[in-house]
Amino acid sequence: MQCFVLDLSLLVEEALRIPSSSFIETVDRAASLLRGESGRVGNLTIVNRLVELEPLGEALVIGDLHGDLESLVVILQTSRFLEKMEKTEEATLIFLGDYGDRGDRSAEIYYVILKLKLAFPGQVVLLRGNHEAPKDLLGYPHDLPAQFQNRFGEDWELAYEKTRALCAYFYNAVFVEDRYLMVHGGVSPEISSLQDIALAQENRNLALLEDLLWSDPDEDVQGVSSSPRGAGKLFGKNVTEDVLGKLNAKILIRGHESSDLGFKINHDGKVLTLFSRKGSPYFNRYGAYLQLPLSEKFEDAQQLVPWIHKF
Ligand SMILES: [Mn+2]
Repeated sequence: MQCFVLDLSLLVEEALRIPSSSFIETVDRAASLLRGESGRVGNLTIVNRLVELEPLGEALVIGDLHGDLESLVVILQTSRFLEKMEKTEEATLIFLGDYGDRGDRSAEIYYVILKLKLAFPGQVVLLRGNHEAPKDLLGYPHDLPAQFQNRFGEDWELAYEKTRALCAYFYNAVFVEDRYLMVHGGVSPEISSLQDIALAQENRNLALLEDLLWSDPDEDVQGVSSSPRGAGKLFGKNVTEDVLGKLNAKILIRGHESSDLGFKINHDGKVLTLFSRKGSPYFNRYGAYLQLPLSEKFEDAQQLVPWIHKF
């Protein structure tokens, strides 16, 4: 029997009008939930900052949102995924990070995704993007302080500080054995095991964390080369193949780069990029998300195209 029905339009209305005190309360509750997550939680197995996911049921994978609340609503409505999540535990909602900055609804996006995590703890995964990184690795422009100031007025600072502190509990990667590795940015020659990814912060391996949050695939690079972003690296097909081989995954799924169609494929089908927001300051015509049957085994990102929805 269903315990409740989560009404998306009510949740969005709430996000648009709540005062900072309710926002802060939600951030506090999410922080305490995420801080305590360990071992088996629903279909997820949490190992430090890594989430291992059983290849069961479906996953909805959402790329960068960057303050675009409208796109998040479109995705959740057209996929009808929240209804699925209420009906079955084998429906997992995965966000690839970069929730805030650039668009003007950053606080509202945080509120909605945290409420979803609180409502479905074992079915929602929040990855860490470069805009949720530690201070010294933070994405630019970081206009979250200005947005919080506009949204919450003079109480903005505590809401901002709490949100920033919460980001440390977001996850570095999702791993589905023999299938997928999902991260915000990219892979790195620093990775020789899943442990390396899980423990990047704990081991103070900031070079690896930077690569996970910032790096981009490149078709011409062999190994890695410096990135025009000024953080992370460009990594070549040989790095992708090497890391996927070591970890036993077939396809890297990541966000971080805008793309005209909302998605793109690199490295001969080994890398899928998803970008799930539209509008300024980007020029992509479409946003896209992936709604994926997890039990099926795909070897090549081209096989995922039928499961990608453009909007
Ligand atoms: Mn990014």
